[in-house]
Amino acid sequence: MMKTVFITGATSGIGKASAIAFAKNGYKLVLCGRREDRMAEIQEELSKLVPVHTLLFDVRDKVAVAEGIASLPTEFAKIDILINNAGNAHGLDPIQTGNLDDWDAMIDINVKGLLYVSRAIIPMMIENRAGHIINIGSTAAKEVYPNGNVYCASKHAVDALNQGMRMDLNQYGIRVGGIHPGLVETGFSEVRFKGDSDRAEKVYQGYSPLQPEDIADIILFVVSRPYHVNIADLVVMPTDQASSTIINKKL
Ligand code: NDP
Ligand code: 8X3
Repeated sequence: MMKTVFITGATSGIGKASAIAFAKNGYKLVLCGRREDRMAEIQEELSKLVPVHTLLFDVRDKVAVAEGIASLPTEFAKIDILINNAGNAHGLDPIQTGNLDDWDAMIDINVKGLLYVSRAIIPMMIENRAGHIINIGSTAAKEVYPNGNVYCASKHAVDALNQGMRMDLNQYGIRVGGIHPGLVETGFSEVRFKGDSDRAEKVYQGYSPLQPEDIADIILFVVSRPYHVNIADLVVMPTDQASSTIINKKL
């Protein structure tokens, strides 16, 4: 029987690359995001390979999240794999001049949004006594860098939630694991720098950053291990990166 994977943040970057990878490997898809035009394109393309259902909600809206998940058609309602991927950094400012709206966005999306989606799906996994939750953290979940303050805090929270979920769901046979990428070339920096594409491009220049397909590959590897194997925590960086601040740039 085809497995169903539920991916948040599927309109771009790691989430989109994962949707493509899972479609090519015969998984049914439930894809979530806010950008309707992008979602329609992805649905049209991937529906040629597998059944695809899309949900357009903002993960900050707990009512929309709960209603969207409750509205899944029967053929998509048994979620085997949840990929908690939606998220971004907003700004890169020292704590003393940080923008309060940026702080709200990171905490509300990266932490509370992940919780709302998980809370709506976990009871179904418990009922099935099976499931796999992949939480996309970051190297920012493992270390803090200058001006990364609130983004790093939000990703440290994802790391803590990943561990907490694994403990609480252990008795139900549900797999829970975190994947923590370093620098991946996606729409991430464009969002962080509020559409300043020159600044965003510079983040990925002078070295070979990870590509979203690299992370999608790893996610696929993690979920396709035999069921008794749970990859609990995985950190992956470009070869040119040693830490959040040490990058072998050849500029
Ligand atoms: P992108 O900006 O390319 O993608 C972000 C995705 O999240 C989009 O599909 C976006 O969809 C979705 N999203 C953002 N905010 C919301 C929201 N409020 N409600 C619903 N969906 C939302 O970035 P990445 O692919 O890089 O980011 C994916 C994850 O990977 C994030 O959690 C990020 O923190 C993490 N990560 C990224 C790294 C990198 O270097 N790129 C490294 C480590 C971790 P839409 O706008 O349509 O809603
Ligand atoms: C994204 C990678 O280094 O910008 O999580 O925090 S970084």
